[in-house]
Amino acid sequence: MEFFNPALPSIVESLDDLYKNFEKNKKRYEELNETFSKIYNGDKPIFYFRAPGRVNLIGEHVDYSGYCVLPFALEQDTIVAVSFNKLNNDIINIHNCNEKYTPMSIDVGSDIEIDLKKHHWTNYVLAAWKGVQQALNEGSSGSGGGGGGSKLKSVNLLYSGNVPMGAGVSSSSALVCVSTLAISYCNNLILNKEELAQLSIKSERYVGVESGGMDQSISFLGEQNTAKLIEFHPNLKTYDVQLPKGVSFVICNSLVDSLKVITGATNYNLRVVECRLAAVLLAYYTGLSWEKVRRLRDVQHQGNYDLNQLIQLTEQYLSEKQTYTREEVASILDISVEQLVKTYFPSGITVQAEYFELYKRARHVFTETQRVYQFSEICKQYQQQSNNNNNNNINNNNNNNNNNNSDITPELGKLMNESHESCSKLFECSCPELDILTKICRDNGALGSRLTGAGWGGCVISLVPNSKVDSFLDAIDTQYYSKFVNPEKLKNLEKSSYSFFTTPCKGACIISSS
Ligand code: NG1
Ligand code: MG
Repeated sequence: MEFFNPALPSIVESLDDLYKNFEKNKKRYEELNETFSKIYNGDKPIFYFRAPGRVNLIGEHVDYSGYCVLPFALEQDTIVAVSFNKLNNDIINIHNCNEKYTPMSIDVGSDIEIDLKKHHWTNYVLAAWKGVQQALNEGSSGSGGGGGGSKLKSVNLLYSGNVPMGAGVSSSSALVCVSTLAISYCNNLILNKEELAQLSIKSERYVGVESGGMDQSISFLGEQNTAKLIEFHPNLKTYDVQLPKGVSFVICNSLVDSLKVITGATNYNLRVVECRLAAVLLAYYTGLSWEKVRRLRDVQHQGNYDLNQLIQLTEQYLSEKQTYTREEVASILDISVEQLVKTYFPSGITVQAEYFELYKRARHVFTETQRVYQFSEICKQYQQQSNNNNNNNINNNNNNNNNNNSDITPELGKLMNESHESCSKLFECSCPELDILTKICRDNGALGSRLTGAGWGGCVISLVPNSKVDSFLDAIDTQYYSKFVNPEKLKNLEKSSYSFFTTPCKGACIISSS
């Protein structure tokens, strides 16, 4: 076994401490072990790493505008088993237990090029590889170390993932995060969780999606039994948000594939540009130095506005026109269209749109951010009230635990419904199936139901009283899945993979051989 610097203790977990569903997950590791030896001629993995997917409670399409989100980590994760490639120190071998994801062996001797046109699952692994390579180069040049950065050690990798793909629960980020963790650790680049998250956020952009930072942050910083309010500025910071008791968070996958990377140019990356242009115009109209503005949060920061003022300014300056062409934005700013595209459109990606909806997108971002703070504040007050009640009960030990906690779940549900409405009508990142599915959820016991993740398909998250979860799941089955989803597709899917309830789980870690 190669000598390794001891990993930071906070990022090492034993199998049994990690999973609530221990048996099922233990089997995955055993399968990984066997398959690894088959693929790599009897070689044994020397390390296992894992990174979870996530679900976002509220705060959709606001992270890349610089605003806070409220996700938690799922139990579903992507595991990678690793050994050093002793046969050839320029080749990395990347395999997946799921044959659908074909293997690749890549020469990493020379610089890695990620072909954005060819959408292959190993692009995410290469993105992580590039990110670690760069971090090591900067590190070595930074610390006055060797010249052009050290070469990474070549490895044999075998992946096993059970995070639903293209479902808005961040399967892509789980893959990038677990690869970043594995490759950095195998090259003695020992980073803490925040650094790993920052590195993964940067790396995932090599795949061609101008993503925010939510998925990678919660994948590393997630903890059991608590949701995390994540702020990105001035730096990455998380705050625990205790969720109310007596309710479950149920995830239902619409099973409309939303492979954002493939449709990214028309969907996700377009929204990134629209939010950026809205920010620049708001800054311009309010006399700020708009040249320095890239995010809607920059306008708030520079102008020292609160969210209500920003909503008013959006009404005042953007609602009249609503949609803008490149030419119109360029002429308002008095710059050329080429200059506009070069400055505000992500390099290397074509954004196929003639009209940009600026008013609706900005209005969604500001109101959604208000809902994130409201949701967290309600949970926080509920938590304080519960603590006070417990203390009172203990102090004057009156047994009638007059649980005078006003039940907050209807308010939380209302915020979730408003969020979905805004995602659907203002941000237009929903789709007919998601609108139907959330309605069926509300009609069958959910206090709140909204799309989660990028949208355009993928999952819905619903807030359901524990007493109603079983009848709720049955109703979704009969009223949604059996009516709107091709039985062929359902046939080879385990129900618990597309419709399940969940609670916050731990973040990414190195599995210590327990
Ligand atoms: P999904 O598509 O669920 O992985 C994406 C972005 C997030 C965030 C959400 C929308 C990536 C890697 N993730 O999540 O940063 O913007 O959409 O809130 O693109
Ligand atoms: Mg993703």
